[in-house]
Amino acid sequence: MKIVDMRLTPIAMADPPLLSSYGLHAPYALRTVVELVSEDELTGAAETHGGQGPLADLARARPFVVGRHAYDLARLWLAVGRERGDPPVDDATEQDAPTYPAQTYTLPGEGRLDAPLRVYAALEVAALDLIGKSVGVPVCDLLGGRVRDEVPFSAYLFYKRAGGGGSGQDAREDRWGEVLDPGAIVEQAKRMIAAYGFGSVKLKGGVLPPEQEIAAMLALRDALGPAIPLRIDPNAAWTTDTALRVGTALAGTLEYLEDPSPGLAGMARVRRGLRDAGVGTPLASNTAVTSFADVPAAIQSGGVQVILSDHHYWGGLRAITQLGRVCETFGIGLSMHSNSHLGLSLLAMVHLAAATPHLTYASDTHYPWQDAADEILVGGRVRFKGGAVGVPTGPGLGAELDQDALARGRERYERCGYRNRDDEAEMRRHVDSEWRRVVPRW
Ligand code: GKR
Ligand code: MG
Repeated sequence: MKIVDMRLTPIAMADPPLLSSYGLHAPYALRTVVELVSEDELTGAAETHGGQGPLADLARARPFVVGRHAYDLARLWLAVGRERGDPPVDDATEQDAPTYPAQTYTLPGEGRLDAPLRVYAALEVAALDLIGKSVGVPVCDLLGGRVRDEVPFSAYLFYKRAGGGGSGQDAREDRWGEVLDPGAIVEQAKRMIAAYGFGSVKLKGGVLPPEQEIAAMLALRDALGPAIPLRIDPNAAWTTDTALRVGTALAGTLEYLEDPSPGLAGMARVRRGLRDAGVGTPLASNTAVTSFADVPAAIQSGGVQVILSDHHYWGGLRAITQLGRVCETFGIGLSMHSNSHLGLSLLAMVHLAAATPHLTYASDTHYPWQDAADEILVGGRVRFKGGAVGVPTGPGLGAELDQDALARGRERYERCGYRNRDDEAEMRRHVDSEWRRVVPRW
């Protein structure tokens, strides 16, 4: 089944002013939609990181894609990898800032090291959607078959400024209001659980001084009770001493502590310190371990007990099913990281999770932060029940692109003026003209 066309559509969607240690979300989040068209006029689609960098990276892969058989994925990877250079090899054991794994500093989708993996990943998802549509089976069956029919996700709480995201004709209703203290975080959690049924909760920390974030987590524990597992992720905003203080204060409250401090060496120090204090909380990461190249050091250092994978930058769906075997072998947990995304990415995660036996925690998703007006799937937003998404049974990813909605997303992209994600610049524009990302800050 030869691929005869590859369409790339840059899109923008409204995004509320969410806060993290990276800074502030802009009013628009950017995505790229990849469509692969086969000689028999079927189309497979994927959603990936947005903006001009990822778009240009994908455009450079066109000669390796058009004319290739959709099943020819191993050689597609070799071609994409060769064109862009070898897959990243991070020196994850170094302690000095300049040699921290790139993802600790760069925003997901913006790092140069994993560009070939990101390009291949998007092409692989679109090719699998195409193959699934051609042979009439869901993508999870192409990955080995489903081990679950529903995929659980976690509520993803954010501190936020007032505002619903978008501007002008794209301005969206501010459904969540300003959220800057423990009471507002609890309120956000309750409303998100009521709307989606989530059975676990993550707070994006690294925004307020640690004592305030400890207070927010304790307030969540009091309000939600012990049956709802909790996590906090300051995106490496804490020194190892601070992380130890927070980890100890939240002993018995967290199912895992995510990226408390920068780099694998920092994570390992936190883990050792917590254990010495009698706290067994596992550490999870999507910044200290971001590729297979990081896995040996992660295991040797003991700094990561849960890998938060992301097919968008680990090199696709099949790579994560393989990562599942690696994690299982070494007794490490596995879950999924997310970034602002629409339904097509969500469905790819759902198929992947369905076909990955060793997925040990509910995955992250930013989906509740996006608005129905920005969805690009026929039928609108993907629905959650009991905090989970049902694994589609239709061919491919189980959805079709709504071409009108896609065109609107492209118009929004042209209009909005944003061409990359720069949360630091946004913070300087709206909050503090001197603001810089400092890692660790506290
Ligand atoms: O959306 O601001 C955000 C998050 O901070 C995101 O960019 C992170 O990559 O969700 C992610 C994480 O878990 O680190
Ligand atoms: Mg994280």
